[in-house]
Amino acid sequence: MRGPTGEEKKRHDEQLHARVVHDDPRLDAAALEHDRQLLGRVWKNSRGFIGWLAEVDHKAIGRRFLVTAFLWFALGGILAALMRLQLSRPENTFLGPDLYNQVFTMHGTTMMFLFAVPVVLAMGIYFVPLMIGARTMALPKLLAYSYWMMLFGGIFLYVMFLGNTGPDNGWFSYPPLAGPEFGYGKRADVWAQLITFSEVSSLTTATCLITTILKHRTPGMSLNRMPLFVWAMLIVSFMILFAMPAVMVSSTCLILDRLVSTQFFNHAEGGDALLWQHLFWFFGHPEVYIIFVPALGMMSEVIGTFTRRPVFGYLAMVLSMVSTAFIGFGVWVHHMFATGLPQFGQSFFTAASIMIVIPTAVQIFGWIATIWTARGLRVTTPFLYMASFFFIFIIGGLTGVMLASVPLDRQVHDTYFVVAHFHYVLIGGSTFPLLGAIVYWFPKMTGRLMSERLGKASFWLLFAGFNLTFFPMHLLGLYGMPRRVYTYPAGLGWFNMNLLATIGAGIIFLSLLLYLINVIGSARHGAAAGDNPWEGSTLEWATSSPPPSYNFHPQPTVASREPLWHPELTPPPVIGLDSDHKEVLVTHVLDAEPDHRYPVHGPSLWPLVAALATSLMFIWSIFNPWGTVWGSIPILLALIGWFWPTQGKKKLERGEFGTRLSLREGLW
Ligand code: HEM
Ligand SMILES: [Cu+2]
Repeated sequence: MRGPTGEEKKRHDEQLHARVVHDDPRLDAAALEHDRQLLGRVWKNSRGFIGWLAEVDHKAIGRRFLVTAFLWFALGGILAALMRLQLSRPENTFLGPDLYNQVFTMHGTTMMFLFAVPVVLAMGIYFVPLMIGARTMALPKLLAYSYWMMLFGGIFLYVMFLGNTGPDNGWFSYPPLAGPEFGYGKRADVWAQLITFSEVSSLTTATCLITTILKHRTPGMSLNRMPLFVWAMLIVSFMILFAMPAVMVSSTCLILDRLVSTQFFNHAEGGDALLWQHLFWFFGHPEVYIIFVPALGMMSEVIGTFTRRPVFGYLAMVLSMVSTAFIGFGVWVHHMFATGLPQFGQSFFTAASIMIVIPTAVQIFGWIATIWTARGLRVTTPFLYMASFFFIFIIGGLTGVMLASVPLDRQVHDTYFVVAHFHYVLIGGSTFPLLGAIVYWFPKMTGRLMSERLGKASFWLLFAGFNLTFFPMHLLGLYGMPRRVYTYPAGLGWFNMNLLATIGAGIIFLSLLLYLINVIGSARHGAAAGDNPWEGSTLEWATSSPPPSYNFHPQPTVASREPLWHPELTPPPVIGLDSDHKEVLVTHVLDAEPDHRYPVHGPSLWPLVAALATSLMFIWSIFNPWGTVWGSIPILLALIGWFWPTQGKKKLERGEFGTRLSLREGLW
């Protein structure tokens, strides 16, 4: 994978240096300023309400994705608070059993499908193009479509919930409970169709990310010079492509069973309820890595910056993320140990589940080595969030290893031990790093720094509140309290721990409120950040904060992994891209050598129209099978509009290139 690194690459870069004329007239201050003005006009964000609807800029979409995902997080959090209130004392009647079922299902579904995955994708959408020195994201219209699908899916779920049709079979919706026999009304269908919404959204974003990372990296950024966060997003995007279809297919089969009496999951008619569990968890386990791997990338970026040294063992870090992704597809049966599978299968999946500790340990030791050899460690708020990973995620990881052993799993299956375990891994392994990463990148997004004092206060509150909420759940599980029960009798010894957990949830609420106040206050009055407030090493810090709509001009190129720490190695920037229309540079997959220029389209209303048409079809088809047929017609029309050839735009073909500029010499 290292390709022609080392000496060879250095020589190659030096040759390029040698050939390039630094004093190209296109690089003097006046010419650059003139170009920037042109670019500002060509790439400007559209104005007005219609303009807002038609926006395709990756930074605008990334911000929207982020804000919307946090909106769902707030709703999911309110539901969690309701559950904690209900469970704070025995025989409470605040939420009845039916509502409680809906609330925990909505909570889990919201957090997994509408918050945890969209929010990491949002970070990728905003930062990947900046980190690889690109003017924009590939396939911008598809990206906008992805956002609308996520938004409409969430609205659909919550409207149904408010109409007392919220799903109530848990976030994994097992048949036969969710099947036609026991799943009354439209509840299970609402869940199943939300899955389709959110997976369409994730799949399209993953496509955009993969294309961007493989084809838009700035010259010089060979695969082995990519920032670790970009690696993480590339790996996660491939995981999404392989994992999500399994759950889309199975949730569609569930709808078919319920709507037109197919028998996919009905044992009596030759189907198999366990088929659901296999398909769901073939997606479901990779899903937690889809949530977790981007956090690994964020950890590496933040730790590298605040220790002022490159993260230890780049190659090992990349390979361990890749192997986490691979092994993550081979462990799904550990969610099914209680179904009575053959012993050999159980042993195999125990071994595989324990094996996945190895790549994670490689990561953790890599970071420890980085911190150990820091060149001036700075304990800032983002660093604290990352450091807490070592405590929280490792506890979650250790209970995970415990759960991988079948005898223990049988004991605590479906108890609060499991609830404690997965909140430690999910919140410790993704939400903490995410909150830290937002503090870290906030100055880039807004031009202002967040308050360190408020930041540290809300961090410590969250840390305390989190442990107070979830640590007692381990004990509750060991004492035998099952998950998904709306109440419990007095006298079982469960009251104290439950009360503690509820108090902890109150503290979490306060800490998040403080975080929000910090975000809003700092966005208005925070200290001005400058381009690179933390002295980071990667390209997103090379442009202004917030970045202009075209990201960079001139587009920087790189000759090392930490371009901003090695100014002496900085090769000359890209020149030769047109400034009078939207255009990006496409480069080669492995070594990012310049290949050709490509026109970019948008803004456009078609993504919105297509998303509305798709939503109509999705919702219609859970009520009437013909909805699939008639509902496809508006989608077809929207796609015709989307792909209608546009006239008057310059189309640059590869063949034209030589005449316009000489690729090798002109671009560098
Ligand atoms: C913010 C603080 C949070 C609190 C206080 C909280 C609380 C809870 C509680 C009490 C349950 C168990 C309900 C039951 O079994 O009766 C639960 C379930 C769950 N939570 Fe959370 N949670 C929080 C955040 C999160 C986050 C951030 C995620 C995901 C990223 C998450 C994912 C889940 C899932 C998947 C379930 C399982 C739902 C099911 O059983 O179907 N939670 N949560
Ligand atoms: Cu798993």
